Amino acid sequence: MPQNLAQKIIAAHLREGVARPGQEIALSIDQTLPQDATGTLAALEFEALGLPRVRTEVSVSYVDHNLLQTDFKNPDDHRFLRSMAARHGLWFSPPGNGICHQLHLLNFGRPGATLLGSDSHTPHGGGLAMLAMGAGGLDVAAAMAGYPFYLSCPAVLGVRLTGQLSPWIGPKDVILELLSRLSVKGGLGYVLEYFGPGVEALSVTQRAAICNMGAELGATASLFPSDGQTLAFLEAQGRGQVYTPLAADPGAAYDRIEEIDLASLEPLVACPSSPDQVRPVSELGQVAVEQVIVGSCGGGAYEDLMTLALALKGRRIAPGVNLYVNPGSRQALAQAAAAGGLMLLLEAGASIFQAGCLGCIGMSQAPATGTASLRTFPRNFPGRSGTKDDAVYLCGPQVAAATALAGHLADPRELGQPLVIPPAPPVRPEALVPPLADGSGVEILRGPNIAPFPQLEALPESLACTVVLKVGDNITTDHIMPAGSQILPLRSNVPAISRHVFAALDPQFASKAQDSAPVAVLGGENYGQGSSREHAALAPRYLGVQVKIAKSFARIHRANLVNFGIVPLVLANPADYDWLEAGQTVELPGLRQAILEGREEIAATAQGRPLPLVLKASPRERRILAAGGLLNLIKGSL
Ligand code: MIC
Ligand code: SF4
Repeated sequence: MPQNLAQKIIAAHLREGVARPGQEIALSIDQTLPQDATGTLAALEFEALGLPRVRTEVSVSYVDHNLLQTDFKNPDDHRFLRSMAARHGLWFSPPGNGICHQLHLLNFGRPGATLLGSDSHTPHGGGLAMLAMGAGGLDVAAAMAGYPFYLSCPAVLGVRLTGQLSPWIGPKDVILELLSRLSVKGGLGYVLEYFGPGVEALSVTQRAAICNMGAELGATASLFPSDGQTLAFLEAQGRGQVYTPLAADPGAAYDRIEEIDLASLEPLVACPSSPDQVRPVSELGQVAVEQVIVGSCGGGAYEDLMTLALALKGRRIAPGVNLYVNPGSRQALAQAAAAGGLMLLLEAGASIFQAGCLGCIGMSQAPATGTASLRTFPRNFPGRSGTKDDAVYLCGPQVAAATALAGHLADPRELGQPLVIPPAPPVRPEALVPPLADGSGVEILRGPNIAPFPQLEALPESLACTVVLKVGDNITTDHIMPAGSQILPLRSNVPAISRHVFAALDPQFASKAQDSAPVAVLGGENYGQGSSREHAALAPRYLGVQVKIAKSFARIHRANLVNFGIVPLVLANPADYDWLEAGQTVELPGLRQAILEGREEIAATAQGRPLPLVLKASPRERRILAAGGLLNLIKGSL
């Protein structure tokens, strides 16, 4: 039977299970990618697994998120990660090299491989025909130790591309079009596979930018075929030898199909404060914008920087606008410099920052109160910029350039002649540190902010949990475990970071949860979308959250909840959400036994009323929940 590309890569890596959508499968993982903000916990977890060396084809530890050094914490973490990499056989990418997804695509990705990263935008690698998935740090640590990755087998949504992008339209407009059609939960349970005649003209950088924001759809991964564009990209990186052509078999079927005529797209913008609030820029009117940022993993590549530079050529940005450039990699910046783009940016009035995540995760560049900010970033969740009540718009570099020149949202098609981006000059200034042949003698350098991993108790027989917080639909892990320059440096210290759980929604959450533990949180649809940060599961668990009840859960967050022993229960009757309130107690008699017996229906009561709940979990997940988390289970079975 003809297979699509996702099915082929899954079949080649299948270690357990039957590859049927919705069934649990285990895939072998070729490459892993931790970054610093999730990587310190992943490193502690890898250490807890007790292996001397990683057992993957390649594992790279990137420092790209926690770049500001306002005290010892971030630099201590970087030193710790460098020593962990040297000791355990990982490559290391020091601060300033750039963002993990950009660097991995340029330096390590290869068609047909599986990549697991402790960052939700790992699907960026799909631009090189990799099955690249985001996961919590513990799953990535387990993959580094050679364990397979367990997931619910995705269905495959084929996206058939026809036509060609018009001048001033870019890859961001393709993925924003899909977000406007499917919403932030429309990709749940799917791999998006792009095919059709429109694929051929898209460069690997453009393909990767499209795959990157597939994360915003909630998709497991996104994939492009491997073809002449792939070969050209790899050869330009001096890595032509890893090329292999890959595509769906002729006549392969998809579980569902979306069609996009690339020629019909117009410049799009995601409005505050969700990536699916998409509108054509031409319909938005002259919204005043004081800050424009071009950068991030999905918008800071060489092509993005040069698009901005050439669009600005010979002009000055509007008075009152701050235009920031955050290169995705040192290579992109060096190439833009070699191609003459850097001088154009400086002459136009742009400020150049170091390569890294920066303002995308609230690590500086917060906008002023009551002002709009326009960014080529993947996410604009409320408050993520670091400013409460922010108004962040998302777009491609074309709209960013037109807006920076006008001082208000503007249509780039009014800028004139189409741009011609010169081929990337052959410059590769990255300082990537290769693994040592034998790191067994390397000392691990631990700063005082790196706290030991918390001990978690096994699940008790029965639970009575007070609901401490009720939240709405599409709650993000940024709501649950905020980031930003103040909180991110606490990522290696669970007791300290747990004080900030749900801080923006209920500043008293941490003390309330600790005072009334065990407790529950009630959510709506797509609970836990966004970032892969496992702190959004571990820190609540540390505070005493034992159960989360929701209408539905986002994939990575649900897996993280299970990994740290929080039971993810779905409301059998979504209408029960309406009467269940904070302050009420949910009784779950015989919960442990029900979980271990494999029951899907979980009997609960609240306010004397029945509250039927559902736990769809594999036998393996049930054992993890009963053990109080994956590390307990693995250590118990070692
Ligand atoms: C994000 O874009 O939200 C982050 C910050 O990169 C996260 C990882 C983190 O929280 O450390 C992600 O995408 O998983
Ligand atoms: Fe970094 Fe932003 Fe990309 Fe996350 S989305 S990896 S914070 S640039």
